[in-house]
Amino acid sequence: MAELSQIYHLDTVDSTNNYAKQQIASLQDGDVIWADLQTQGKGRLGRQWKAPRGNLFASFVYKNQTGNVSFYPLLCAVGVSRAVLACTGMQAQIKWPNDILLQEKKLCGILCESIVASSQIHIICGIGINVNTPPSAFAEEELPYATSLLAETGKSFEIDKLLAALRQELASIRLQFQTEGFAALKKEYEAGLINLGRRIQVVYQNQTLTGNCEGIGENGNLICRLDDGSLILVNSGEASVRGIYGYAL
Ligand code: BT5
Repeated sequence: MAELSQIYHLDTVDSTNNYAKQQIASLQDGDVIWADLQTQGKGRLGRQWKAPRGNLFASFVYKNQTGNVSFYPLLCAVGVSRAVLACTGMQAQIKWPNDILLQEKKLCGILCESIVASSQIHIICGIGINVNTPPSAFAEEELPYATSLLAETGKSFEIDKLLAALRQELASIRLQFQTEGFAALKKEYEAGLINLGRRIQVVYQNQTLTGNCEGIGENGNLICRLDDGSLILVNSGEASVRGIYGYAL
């Protein structure tokens, strides 16, 4: 039951997603693993998530899910956008499928992983938000397309308050998803989608395809019209999308 869910707050962990996976048997639906520091934060497709203390690292555990799990990164993106708006007053943008941007720079990454146990699926939604990293630290880490709440506002933020807002938003989004399906959230997702109506590059298995982004399909895939007129549906697990000029646009 979501009402009984807990937040487990750790100081240091390799990755909150890994920890949640290891502890899955003892975790309940809706539980959150929150760490102050990750030593091996993970991105998608074997990439790294690099962030020091002072930022948000959390994994939300959703147990015994059925149906299409590919929506979870999109649900989390809506949740992060709402939480950022609630805590900062700033309207974030979404770069499909799982990046949250401020001023066209990456504020947050989302990594959803699933554990299949007989007929049930448990989903671990890992969310990393750059909160109090100063801009100079991104340059040192060679992350020119990264930003933080501090970099955008000049103010520090309390991570526990942001996490509480995120938890509340995700609980309500999940309820809406369970009762009404993704259709109820698609409009909100597309309203934040930076790629919509723009030229994009889809990078898939060493191939780069160029076309126009026409929106999100029923199943959360990105709809792209290629230059030869054909339509492709891009699956979030397999591809990355960039603007034609750079990271976002
Ligand atoms: C992601 O992957 O953006 C998903 C990141 C998820 C991190 C959370 S933290 C809590 C939980 N536990 C974990 O171990 N992971 C999750 P992807 O779309 O593959 O983007 C990764 C790329 O983003 C890297 O290759 C870098 O280019 C860039 N990057 C790395 N660290 C960054 C940062 N702090 N801010 C912005 N960009 C970053």
